[in-house]
Amino acid sequence: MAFKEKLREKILQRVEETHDFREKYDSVVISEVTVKQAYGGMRGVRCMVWEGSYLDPFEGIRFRGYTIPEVRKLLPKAPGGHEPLPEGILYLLATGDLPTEQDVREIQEEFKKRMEVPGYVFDMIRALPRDSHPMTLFSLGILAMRMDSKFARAYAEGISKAEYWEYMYEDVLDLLARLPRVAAFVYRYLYRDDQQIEPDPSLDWAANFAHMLGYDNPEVYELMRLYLVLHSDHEGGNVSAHTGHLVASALSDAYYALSAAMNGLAGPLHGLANQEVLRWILELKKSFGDRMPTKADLERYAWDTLNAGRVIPGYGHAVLRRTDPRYTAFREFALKYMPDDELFRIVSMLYEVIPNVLKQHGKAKNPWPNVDAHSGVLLYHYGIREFPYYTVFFGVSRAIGILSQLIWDRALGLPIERPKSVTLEWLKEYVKQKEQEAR
Ligand code: HAX
Repeated sequence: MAFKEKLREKILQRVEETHDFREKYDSVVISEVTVKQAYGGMRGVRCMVWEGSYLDPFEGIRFRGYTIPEVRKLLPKAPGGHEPLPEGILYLLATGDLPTEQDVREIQEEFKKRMEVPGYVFDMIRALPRDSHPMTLFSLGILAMRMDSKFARAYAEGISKAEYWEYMYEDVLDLLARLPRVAAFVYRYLYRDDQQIEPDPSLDWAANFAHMLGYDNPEVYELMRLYLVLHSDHEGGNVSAHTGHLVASALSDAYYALSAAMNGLAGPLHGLANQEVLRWILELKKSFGDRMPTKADLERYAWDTLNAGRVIPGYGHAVLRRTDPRYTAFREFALKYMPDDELFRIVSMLYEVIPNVLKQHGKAKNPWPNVDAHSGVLLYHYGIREFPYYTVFFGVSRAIGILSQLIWDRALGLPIERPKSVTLEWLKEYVKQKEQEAR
């Protein structure tokens, strides 16, 4: 069954299921908010619905109920490949079902039909200075394509709410088909003297991305498939996902929403962390000259970082309370393809040292590594050494999760978001009243 028809079937079922559920349980309280949470980034406040994935603090992410090892095992692979195809995670996140090989081939065909990027996008990127951050160019590239939004055009012409998701679906597929091309263009413009490489439509989405970047190596194809699957979704509350969902709640189209989401991903506490990790590890390595640092060296180095008031990049998480299973998946990849790589050996040693240091430091609620502690080292190994670009890989991948959810947002008819904010005066007054009531 074609992707869109499968989605239609799922949407019809789910909308009815949601409607019935809400009729019975709309008034059930699922979260209360403390003053600490209002000041503390709304951490842990349950106040939004995200269909694609759920993050358990101790188990890690589940994509539509499937863990990372299950997804790696069960999603279709490229011929001769061992890592899951991102086209498959798109199908899973959007429909909730595991795709067949035929389902994945159909998505690949859709992408091929939609992958052409208008020339003005490239002209615009070329007009920007070469010392721009790659995330700036990537986000602007997405925004520039917005004039092709089928949702925006249909909305202006007047469509019924029931049709919103269909136009959103069209924008989502167009955008995903084009993203690797825009991202690769940014890379070649910034780092390869604008020597661009045309797409190869015979390759899958991830391999074609690697090809356009200039890395025609079967191991890089595999890494890219794994990378683009692992970063695709991390439930709804993280900055990029939440931003995309919020912006689209104003019925802004997928281009506006994704560009905004990418600006959030570009922050150092979110997607930029993978770049920070690599910078930190290279500085660390440099400070020990030619010799391989020992665990004691790494411990001292980590304390120096903390004592300088900096965070250890790649460690800690707002929700997770164990080693990120995405970190473990990358570690398995490294053990298979590059066990002797020097930086990988340092990453492995850090894994033995940092959690204890952070526990002694006593601040981070989660002393374990997140995905960013590992991903950069793999890219670096294969010669992709422009680490400001690493967040773009993250962005191409995260687009899969955010954009699939936007289809559901419109299908479920979710309204414009408008949480209530308060002032310190309001809080003081509220607390006073509560204290009086308690007396
Ligand atoms: N090193 C040092 N201190 C850390 C720390 C780390 N790796 N992780 C958390 N802390 C500190 C926090 O800065 C905070 O200190 P203050 O009370 O002085 O503000 C304290 O521990 C409590 O923080 P927390 O509740 O454990 O963590 P948060 O939910 O506030 O923040 C972060 C989560 C991921 C932002 C945080 O752990 C961090 O800054 N880590 C390093 C950067 C990083 O790896 N980011 C990538 C996260 C994964 C991701 O989203 N990728 O996109």
